[in-house]
Amino acid sequence: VIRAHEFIEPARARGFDWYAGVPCSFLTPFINYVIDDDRLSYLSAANEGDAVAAAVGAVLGGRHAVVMMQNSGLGNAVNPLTSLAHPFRIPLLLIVTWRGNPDLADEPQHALMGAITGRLLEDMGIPWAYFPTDPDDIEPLLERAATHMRRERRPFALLMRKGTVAAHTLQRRGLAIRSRQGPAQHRDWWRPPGTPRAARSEALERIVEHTPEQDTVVIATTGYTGRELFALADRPHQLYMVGSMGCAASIGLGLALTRPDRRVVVIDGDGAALMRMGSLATAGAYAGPNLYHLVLDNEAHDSTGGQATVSPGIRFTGVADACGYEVTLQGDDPALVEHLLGTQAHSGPAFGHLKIRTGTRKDLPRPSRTPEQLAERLMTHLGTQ
Ligand SMILES: Cc1ncc(C[n+]2csc(CCOP(=O)(O)OP(=O)(O)O)c2C)c(N)n1
Repeated sequence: VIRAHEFIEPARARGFDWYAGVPCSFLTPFINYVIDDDRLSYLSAANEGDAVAAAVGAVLGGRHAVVMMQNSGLGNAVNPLTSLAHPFRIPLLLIVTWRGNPDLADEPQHALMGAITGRLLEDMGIPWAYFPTDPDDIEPLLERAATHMRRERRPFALLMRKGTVAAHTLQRRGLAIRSRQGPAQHRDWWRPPGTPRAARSEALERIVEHTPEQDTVVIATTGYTGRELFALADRPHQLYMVGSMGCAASIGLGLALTRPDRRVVVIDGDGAALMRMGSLATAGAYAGPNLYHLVLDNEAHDSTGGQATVSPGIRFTGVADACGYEVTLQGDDPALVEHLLGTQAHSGPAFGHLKIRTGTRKDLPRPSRTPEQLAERLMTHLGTQ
């Protein structure tokens, strides 16, 4: 058994001071220590995949990030681990608990995941070791993890067994989040009924015009949106997600929190925003005024053939308001984009919901750089490489 600080302090000495995750009872003493320590950042994510995506944003922003989760949450995290951290080559230190260890009696819901956890990590190309139980093993293990992360620029996992860390009672109950008084400032941007909806490209052109290189970063969601943005203007402060559908807001949140000197503009889709709607709660609670979240809503999964989504019935601004965003705008007038990006919020993030039409240009290209090159270019631009 070790005490939490015996791991956390040497990890901090190596720069690991940004934590995100979802608790597990095996992790309780460790997570409690992280939450209580004012010099560590802890992001309480809605699910483990969002925690991974936010940590990726924090790494892009120049921090060393740790993601903590139960192994059942590894299932929630598989998508951003395989399609975000892996292709973009983002090093993360994962602490994954081992429920369902076949050597212990545990609950039936953990049995299968417990039996496959090590293999699942290996299959995802993530090397792992047991979380140390002897203080003498901590430094060599951190060295091994850090060396892998530095050389391969990919995640490394520590598998935590039951009873590894001595008890630490939580002192501070609350999180370092905002609580907004009253409703969001809301404004509608509807054009006269019957006006044809704008194309995605028109919204993107306006975004490009209002996101100068020196003080903004643009994160574009999976599918046509990233490809169209690339085709329109390929700039070093833009990131085109290729996988990790639904993770744009979480990546943007991690980046906005770690780089308050930049305005982070997240361009989302209706399908993607619906896929990980819990991330609005996390962004609304944690983000400052430098996060701008725009959903381009064509009421369809346009990139995969135009299948309808349920978005015609969803008032995204109502969700964003309820989640704590400070400003919400909705409508079909693309002027909404300028107003969103011109918002001077005081404390919290701004949200825009713009109705657009489906369709894209013919021969839409794909980004000519690999995800790895795109992440590297962005980090060089931000001075975090
Ligand atoms: C987890 C996951 N599920 C499905 C897909 C396939 N996929 C790629 S883009 C896309 C549609 C995205 O829809 P939306 O966010 O509304 O954006 P649009 O295509 O309309 O621009 C889907 C389903 C994926 N990449 N990842």
